[in-house]
Amino acid sequence: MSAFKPVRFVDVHLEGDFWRERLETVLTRTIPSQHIQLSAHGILEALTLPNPPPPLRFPRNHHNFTVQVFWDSDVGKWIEAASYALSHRRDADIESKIEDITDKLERAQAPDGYVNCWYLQREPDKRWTNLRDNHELYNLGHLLEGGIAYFLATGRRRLLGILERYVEHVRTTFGPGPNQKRGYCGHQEIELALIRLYHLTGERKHLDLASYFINERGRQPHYFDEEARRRDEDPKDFWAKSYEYNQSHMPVREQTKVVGHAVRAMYMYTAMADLAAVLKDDSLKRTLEVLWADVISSKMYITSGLGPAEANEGFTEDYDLPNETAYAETCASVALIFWAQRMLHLDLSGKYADVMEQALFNGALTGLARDGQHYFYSNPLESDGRHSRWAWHHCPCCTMNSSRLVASVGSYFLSRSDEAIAFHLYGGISATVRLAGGQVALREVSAYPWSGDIRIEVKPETPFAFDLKLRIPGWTRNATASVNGTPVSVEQGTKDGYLTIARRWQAGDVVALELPMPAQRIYAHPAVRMDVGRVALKRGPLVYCVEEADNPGGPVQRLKLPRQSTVKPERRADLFGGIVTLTADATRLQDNGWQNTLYRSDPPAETPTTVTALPYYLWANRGAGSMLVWLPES
Ligand code: FUB
Ligand code: ZN
Repeated sequence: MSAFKPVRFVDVHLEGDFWRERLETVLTRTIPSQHIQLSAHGILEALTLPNPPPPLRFPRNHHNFTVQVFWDSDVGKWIEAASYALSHRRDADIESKIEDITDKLERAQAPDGYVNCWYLQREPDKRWTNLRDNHELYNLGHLLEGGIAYFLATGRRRLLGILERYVEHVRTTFGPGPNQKRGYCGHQEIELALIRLYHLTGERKHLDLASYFINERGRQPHYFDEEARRRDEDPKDFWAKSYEYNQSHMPVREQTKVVGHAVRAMYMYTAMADLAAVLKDDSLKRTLEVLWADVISSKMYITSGLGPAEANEGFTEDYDLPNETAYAETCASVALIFWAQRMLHLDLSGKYADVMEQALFNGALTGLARDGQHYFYSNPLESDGRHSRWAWHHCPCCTMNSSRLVASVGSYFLSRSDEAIAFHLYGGISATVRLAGGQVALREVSAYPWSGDIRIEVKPETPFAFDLKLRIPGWTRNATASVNGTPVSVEQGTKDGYLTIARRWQAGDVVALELPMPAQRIYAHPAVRMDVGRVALKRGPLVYCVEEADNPGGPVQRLKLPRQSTVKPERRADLFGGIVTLTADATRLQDNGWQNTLYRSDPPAETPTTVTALPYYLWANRGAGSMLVWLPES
């Protein structure tokens, strides 16, 4: 296993144009507007516990479920996002809002430490009776991640203290002991949050509790069966019909297929990878490698979207990747980034970093509009123009997953071991990294993802030897590198997607890295029936799509891209503050002469046209219109 660890978000600063623009939008628009939305939708109000409580905003559905049970998690995720924002720029107003939430949670907390506003307010006698559906531990997980981020960003510990008391309550409630419940949450999340708490405090008990939750999952007798019977329900009446839905269909180490709800799966694998790294647990690591291969080889969209189906918000069969109806929840791609980063800490391999980057630029970033105040929940790869971004959602999970990701994106750029620094992503950062030999200041300057020309200034406190490992993405060919102008052989120095430059570094050293970024045509496995005869366009880490806004004249579904057409990158200062589009000679099917005709023996006429593609993450920012990722190829 590799000895790499993350670099904390507080130690990385974003300087490049691409991420600065997203960050500023999140800081100035997304986070404040999310607070307004949380308030407008009663989610903040629900933290105070009036008796009697107000009527439900979202009545229970036919499974007796309402999204209100996980409102605490939305608050936790907002605190987390806002705290990452505070690490970039302190903001008294945001801090007072978090303090206000802290006051409410403090008042709500029961004497034994329990704090779940849904149960305390509405069903105080029913706590811990439906772990399968009601997200109690999931809520704690998100609040805990928020409390940790707030403490790291500001040094304020009151919120974290409340949550630590709650964690103590959970520790006494759950476990293998005679008077404990042998349960675990139907929606994984608490596990990875507890491991964060372990890393923050160094207290082994948090790691042990996370291990317990992971190891207990899927054991027989099945906790969710027993729990259902205690509620006088037949376990067979579980609406999802199978515990594959929440990945508790078998013990985690026996799982070989990625199944069920996509976000649950990704959060669980993230925690498993964290545990594997800390505990040096090879069996968990091997399980994860099998699951990784399964999802990457047959279940992931080219955009890194996960989970084609709305019914289970998750996975179906291998190669089932419909485009127009793709669910591909934003949260699932965000969570894939978490998992990929953790896999990098088990093995520093470009195969994980390539997916992490792909998910970041395509699956996750698409979820947040340019204005920072509109969102996508599902992320289709084709639209007839009916898909549009929404300002809020009755289930707002994706909104705060987008903001917490962008506000903490710096923490995905680098990892460190005692003797090495690894760059996974590029895009303009400065960072301070501590190694065994001393502290190193780094500055990476680039116009990534538009250009692969990268310059890295390396400035150790005093000269010392360490390895600088630079990711050479799987999508590039013929990359070149130099140190202080002297070429370094990328071919000889690269293993598993990382170029190692080992030397005694001193202040003033400069690495130049050039990653050629030609436009690429990408094809899907023939078993993906929806993409047969079609081609997608990529450049660097970005997947492209064609949108009606750039290709007027009717639905983009009528465009065909000849195989021989050269696809050319074009800098467009006039679009979205400056981007690179892809253009190519193409044809467009015409409907002249088809009036009142549905079928005929002559194909429609085709006229020459130029097709313009723009990065997929930018689609649906200019009003309604059709969109297509996989173009018919002629
Ligand atoms: O259940 C909590 C969150 O809401 C899930 O992660 C999302 O898929 C959405 O269902
Ligand atoms: Zn979501």
